[in-house]
Amino acid sequence: MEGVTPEMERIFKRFDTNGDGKVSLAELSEVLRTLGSTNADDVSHVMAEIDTDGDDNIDFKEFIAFCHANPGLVKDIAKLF
Ligand SMILES: [Ca+2]
Ligand SMILES: [Ca+2]
Repeated sequence: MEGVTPEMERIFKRFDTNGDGKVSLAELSEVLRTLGSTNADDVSHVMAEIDTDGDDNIDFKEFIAFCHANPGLVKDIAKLF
């Protein structure tokens, strides 16, 4: 896929803990907990922002689109993982 860095792949794999190629709400909330956010509102807010087709799962395409829209954030996350 175009514009995908190894870093993005690495982060996505860390998010997708059960390896099914999608990040579920539970997996996302686990990641946000690691990043220091325990607020359930934050989780659904972040999910709504990244999950553009609204199926409550972040697939790789949605994740990459989010990375491209938020390059600074990706760098910060890459430092933590
Ligand atoms: Ca998953
Ligand atoms: Ca989705």
